[in-house]
Amino acid sequence: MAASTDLSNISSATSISVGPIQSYIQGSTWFDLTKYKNLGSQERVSIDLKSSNLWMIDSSQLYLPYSYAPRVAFINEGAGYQSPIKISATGGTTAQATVFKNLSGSNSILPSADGPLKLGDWVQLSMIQANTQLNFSVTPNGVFQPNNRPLSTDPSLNPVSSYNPNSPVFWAAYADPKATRPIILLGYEDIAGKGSDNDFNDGILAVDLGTENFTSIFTSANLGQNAKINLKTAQTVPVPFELHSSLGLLLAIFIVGRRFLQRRFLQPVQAVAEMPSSTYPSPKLIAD
Ligand SMILES: [Ca+2]
Ligand SMILES: [Ca+2]
Repeated sequence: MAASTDLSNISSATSISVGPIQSYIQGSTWFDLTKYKNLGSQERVSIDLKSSNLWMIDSSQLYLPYSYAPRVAFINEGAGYQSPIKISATGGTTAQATVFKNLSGSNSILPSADGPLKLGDWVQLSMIQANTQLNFSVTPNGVFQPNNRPLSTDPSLNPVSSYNPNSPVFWAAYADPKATRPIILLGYEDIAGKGSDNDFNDGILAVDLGTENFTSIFTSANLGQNAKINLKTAQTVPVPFELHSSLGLLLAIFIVGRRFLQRRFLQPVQAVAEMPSSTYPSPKLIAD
């Protein structure tokens, strides 16, 4: 069987694999970097969510009702720290993994000459089983000080600090339901104590959790379009009907399309199974 870097079909409930770093290609990668890279230069409270078609969501509510192999991208970074980003999963899949060893870019808004990443670099994660709660964490300057206390999207793990009125929330999350492939953006504040400036742009990630999971999260964790809300006390609000129905339509097209593809390709897949291995078609990498 041909070796493949496509981890999306590996299915385990007790591990998460992270594929190699892939470069961003404008127009073919699964998100539009040009739309989001300025998030790194703006403080959270001054983002114009309405004109960007973004909605704040509760960063602690990354719950996946459906199995999916997520993708995570580096959007920007405005921090002197060099920090690892980790993911933890609890439920259908229970496991942890390092997503990026060092979320520092050589061309980010605050570039690090030795930063290993370029804007838009992304990784493919292995399949996460249905009914899993995901959390991301940053270990501030953990490349040099690995024992620093991580700051998680799960606020119950974080300190409360008088320097951050949003604490114990250190991650902001934004939904982009109008993107061709709806995604969630995450931004963190990497200083818990003195020195915290609460800009929540010290690292910005984009996360693809699949259209079904996105819709579930967006409709249950929407915090509206006022960027100035306090993230600790923010209340969820209903998604407006127009947006809800257009998402429903998107989801319906997605599900019908997937059923069509499954039927369409059922026969060829069986045929492939009977071919000698030397004539296998190359595995299609998820490289978009
Ligand atoms: Ca900051
Ligand atoms: Ca910053």
